[in-house]
Amino acid sequence: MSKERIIELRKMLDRFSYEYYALDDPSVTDQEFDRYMQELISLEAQFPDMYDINSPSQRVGGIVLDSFTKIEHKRQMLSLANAFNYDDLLAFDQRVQNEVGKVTYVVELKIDGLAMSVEYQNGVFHHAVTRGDGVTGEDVSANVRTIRSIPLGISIGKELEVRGEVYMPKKSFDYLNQEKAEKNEPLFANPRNAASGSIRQLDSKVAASRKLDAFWYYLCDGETFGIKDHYQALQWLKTLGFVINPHTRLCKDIDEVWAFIQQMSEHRTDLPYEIDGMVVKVNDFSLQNRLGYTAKTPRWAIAYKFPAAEVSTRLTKIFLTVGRTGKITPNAQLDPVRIAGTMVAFASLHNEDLIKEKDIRENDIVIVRKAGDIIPEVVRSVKERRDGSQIPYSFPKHCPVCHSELYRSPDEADNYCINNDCPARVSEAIAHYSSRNALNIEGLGVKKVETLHRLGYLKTVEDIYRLKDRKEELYNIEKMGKTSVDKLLKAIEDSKSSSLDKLINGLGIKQVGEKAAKTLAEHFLNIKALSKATIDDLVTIDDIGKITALAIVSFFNDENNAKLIDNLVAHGVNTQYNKERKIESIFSEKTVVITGTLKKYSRNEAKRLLEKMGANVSSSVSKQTDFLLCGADAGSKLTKARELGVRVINEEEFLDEVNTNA
Ligand code: 3B8
Repeated sequence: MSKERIIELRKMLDRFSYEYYALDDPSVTDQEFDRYMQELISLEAQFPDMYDINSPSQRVGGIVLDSFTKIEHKRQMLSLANAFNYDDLLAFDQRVQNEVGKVTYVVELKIDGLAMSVEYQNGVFHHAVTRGDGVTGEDVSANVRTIRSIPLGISIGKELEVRGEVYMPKKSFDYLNQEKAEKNEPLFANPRNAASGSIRQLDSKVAASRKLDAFWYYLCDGETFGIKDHYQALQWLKTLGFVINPHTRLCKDIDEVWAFIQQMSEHRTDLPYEIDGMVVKVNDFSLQNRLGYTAKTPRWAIAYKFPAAEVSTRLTKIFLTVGRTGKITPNAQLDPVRIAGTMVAFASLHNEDLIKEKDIRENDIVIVRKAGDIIPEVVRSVKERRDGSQIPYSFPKHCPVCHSELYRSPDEADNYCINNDCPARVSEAIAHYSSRNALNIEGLGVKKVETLHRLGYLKTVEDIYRLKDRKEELYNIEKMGKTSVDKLLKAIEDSKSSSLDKLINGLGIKQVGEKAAKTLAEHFLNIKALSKATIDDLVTIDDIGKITALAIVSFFNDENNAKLIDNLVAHGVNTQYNKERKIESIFSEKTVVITGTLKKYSRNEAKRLLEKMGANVSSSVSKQTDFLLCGADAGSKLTKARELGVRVINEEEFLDEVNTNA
């Protein structure tokens, strides 16, 4: 009977959504899901008396309101008190301990969205209400119902209220703004505003198109369900089909809390949604009740807010550094400030034109930002805060180290020191030769090279291999000592058996980085062959363009470089390519894509391990992909992989392979 089929299809589709969103473990493909959905929609059209607002077919929206109804919260909807640093957290912990003694905390991400309360009656979604002023909010049920991960039916008949955060994933936000830009409409400033704007849409079809999602973090009156603590409540909510944020941890004291906060703040930008801090909650319900509430906030929880990623500070000085190619980089010296968790005292100013364009001057107050939360950069100067002592910056005409005149080609933004003997350039070049991705001589970093250069031991790269003849003298250099000199000399000896790709990289040929060096080594196999290559030979190689080819040929045509290579050979430096022995594994010759956050490895580490096991690591999922290595909080790549039937492996399976092979 068709009516029975409608009921059956609704149950099936609800279960598929639960498997997909709550368990992250779908049992059907998206195509199958869509097919069942189509069947349901057409049956519901034939039997209008079977209409049910909570049918999975209603997720697409359709309700259009004139305005939102106000609803009074059954239980007041409070917000959280804030902490801005470790000391604030310590004070919170002290207060808690003074009142109730030692406690266990639950620490969660603070999702940057908008707070939502959802009520279920007789096992069905009843309504969703915004926080409003905490006493009354607005009924936004029609819009919240379109969020696919929210269960419309649960297996609990008793009235139940959960609270959480509705948010817009970064991907949805980017997509939405791109769409708006194409239509010349004003953009949303951030995902939170976009989520809030979407939830306030009167037409639920629009809200449905915005791809919102939600995490649930609070069960009202948990004790009445026989639950004893917050952590247990979260696990229970999960079994009912609510999405709980996976980065939730039990901590036995405030130091563990702090360590977890530090850890998550590092991974913050990798998350597929925005967070603005972490929330610390006393776990035990009975202790929560003893701690109670102030007028506005619970006394058993606190929100730790991440430091702003943009801050203002004084730029005290602009100074130049010289790279190994002679490229001059202007840098800003700053009054040290804390940005996104670390102290920053310097920032790059990139080049002469940027300083001019932004009119950045010494003694300006500037806005500094950590790009991708890593490299600090000066965003702009705050002109309103000038006091008359700031004069326009004029870019120096001479190298800060060797004082020779700087050169700037008309079509480049960078200035160069073109003195090949400039001590800064020589030191940088030698340090580059010994760096990790080149000859990997441990103990020969820039500082040590500068010292040895200044004392006359290192004038060129090949002098590295002459250091062993002056061992006794080196022993007497301040801050070096016998042990470190012996270690350094051993590292230098070891570097002689390095491979051609590392050597090519170490030579510092313009345009030739780590990747091109490897390509060239694989192609030519020894330095002689490479040094004889013509431009025509070189441009036939994949990934080697004309400019790079020209740079390579002119490098080997330079007499000094030719001599350097002869001397390196004479010192016994290997100039052959040692083909890496690839390990046989399930990844051999396979194309692998990495997504989500891995617990044990950074993306780069995982990539290196995969390559070691013979994989080709690529950045996007396609029909060519053999495996998707999937960490926590995977987004669209996982969806795509599933659509294409790409084999998905989790971190545990990956670790198994690493342990047996790498
Ligand atoms: C009590 C507990 C407010 C909140 C809470 O991710 C209360 O727990 C609250 F009165 O606002 N944005 C979270 C988040 C927010 C809150 C919370 N937990 N994870 C959030």
